[in-house]
Amino acid sequence: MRVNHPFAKPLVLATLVAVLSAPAAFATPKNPDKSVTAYEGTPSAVDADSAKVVRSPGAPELTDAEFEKAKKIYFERCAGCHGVLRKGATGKPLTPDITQERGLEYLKTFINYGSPAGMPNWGTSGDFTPEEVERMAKYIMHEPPQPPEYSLADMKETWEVVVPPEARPTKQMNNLNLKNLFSVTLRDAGQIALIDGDTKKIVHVIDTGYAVHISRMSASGRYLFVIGRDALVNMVDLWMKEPDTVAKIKVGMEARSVETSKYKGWEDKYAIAGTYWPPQFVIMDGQTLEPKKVVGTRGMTVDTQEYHPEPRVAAIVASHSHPEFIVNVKETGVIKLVNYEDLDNLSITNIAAARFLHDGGWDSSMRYFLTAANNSNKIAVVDAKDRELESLVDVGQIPHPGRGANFVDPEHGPVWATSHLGDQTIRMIGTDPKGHPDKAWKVVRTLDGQGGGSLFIKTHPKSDNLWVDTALNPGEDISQSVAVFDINNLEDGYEVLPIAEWADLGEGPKRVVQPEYNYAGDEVWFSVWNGQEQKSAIVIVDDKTRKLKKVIKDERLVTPTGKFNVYNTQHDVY
Ligand code: DHE
Repeated sequence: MRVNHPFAKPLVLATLVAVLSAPAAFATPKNPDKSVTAYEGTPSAVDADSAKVVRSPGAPELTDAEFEKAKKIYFERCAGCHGVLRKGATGKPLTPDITQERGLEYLKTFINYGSPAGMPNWGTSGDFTPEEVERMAKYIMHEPPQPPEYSLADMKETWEVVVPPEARPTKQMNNLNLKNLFSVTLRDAGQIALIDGDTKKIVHVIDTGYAVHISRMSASGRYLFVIGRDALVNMVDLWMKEPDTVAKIKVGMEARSVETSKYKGWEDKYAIAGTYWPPQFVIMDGQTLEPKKVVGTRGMTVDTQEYHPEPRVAAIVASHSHPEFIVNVKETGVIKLVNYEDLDNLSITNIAAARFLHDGGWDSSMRYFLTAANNSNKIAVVDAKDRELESLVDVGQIPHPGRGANFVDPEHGPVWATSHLGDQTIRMIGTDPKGHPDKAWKVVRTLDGQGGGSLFIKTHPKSDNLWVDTALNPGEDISQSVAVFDINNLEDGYEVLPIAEWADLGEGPKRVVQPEYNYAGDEVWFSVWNGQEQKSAIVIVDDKTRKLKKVIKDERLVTPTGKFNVYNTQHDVY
């Protein structure tokens, strides 16, 4: 399957839509464009051919060939926002009861011109021909074709133990300083690069799944888990002479999250992966990836309490308070605390949070999990110890914290911060119910950053800096630089560092994305994420002086995005 740079085209589109159809205030670079559409527009990893053809009464005729073509386009261009089953997520629901009532002409206009709410103008942008616009309008008036389910047996068929546990080393066989090793997502290459944080050299490049997404570390710091959008999980042993994959498994057709058990006494015992399709998660053996328990996430939404057939699994974190995984179920808004003590008598606490759960991280005490319900404009706070919802905090437009940033605000005490995709604000939420009870779970400070389109925010316990990227902002100068605040003088504003300019790469979209600290907390690493055919780089900044320290350029660094320092990921330092 061809992997596109997701922002090259949609952003042009998005900006066009913003300029043509948004209110004036919305079109300034300080404000968001339709970057959300671009962000969620990655082609679905679900094979369109696997979804069975359905024809519905009341919908216009389509030949088999037309239906197949439309189905393919739908999975590649539309499913990310509207869902495989078209029940809606960021995009509106498009089930036949709705689309048939709207009628063909209305749908054609919508697809052709887009909408101010974020629908791209597929027709007028030239992405779809007039025939394609018509075909897509007709197609969505039929029942959505459903891809097949994916069972334990399906997973087992793909499961491979490349090096069995008994054949693995009993001690570290290389001289790497593992604490300062980085796993770097090479998104469009379907690979990760292991980069030595001390020498800044690429140690090894490992093949992984399609449009590889995130890396997570086992509690011991020995095993690295990587997941691709095609739901392929790679387990890499960092103790081998040359670290490499020791087990792999495909856990579904489309996925984003993987995690491992971290509770005391259960270190490295289990791994878990959540899938977008089918909507489920699987608990696996932490040494071999043998799939043990598959659990579906379909169910009722937390607010209207209606059935959702496709609630996708978003972020998963490992609890430090109980032997549990905390699983975000996106479309229903349920957070599941999955206790792994007894897989046969599985006990799950279902917390009703808010719809559109996405990413999040721990507060500094690691008792509270703060997670974005992004399209609800809220942060849900889960008390992992008492297993309950602590609070739902209203924040800005479409919070996107990554794992967030923890630091001590000089005025308000311990806080956790998020930036936003949909506006320029950075909000700090008090996280210390004992020491600062009047501030806990409230937005205690709001700062203005460079603009909307922010994906990640980061600091480190040893740093006084708070870094905020704006990778999806439509302004090139903004998406190619980062803002840095002094934690001790937050109201003094921010300094802008021209990271992409420092990388000196030549042409391309060059989005600066995801700050990540080294082990010592004195360097911050940024990806300069360019198109697949263009040059990308990693830029390393000295955290004290905020000066350029090193640019890593290498032809193997194809579309680097996420970077995961082994120690910080293992110990949830952020
Ligand atoms: Fe991500 C984390 C889903 C697009 C880079 N992304 C996550 C998580 C989820 C998610 C659910 C949390 C995982 C966890 O903690 O267990 N991401 C999605 C999407 O559904 C979405 C919007 C669209 C898609 O089609 O995949 C999407 N993500 C992207 C990108 O386009 C990014 C910027 C570049 C890329 O590599 O694809 C991207 N996502 C990341 C990164 C993290 C992440 C780097 C981990 C951040 C961290 O610090 O932990």
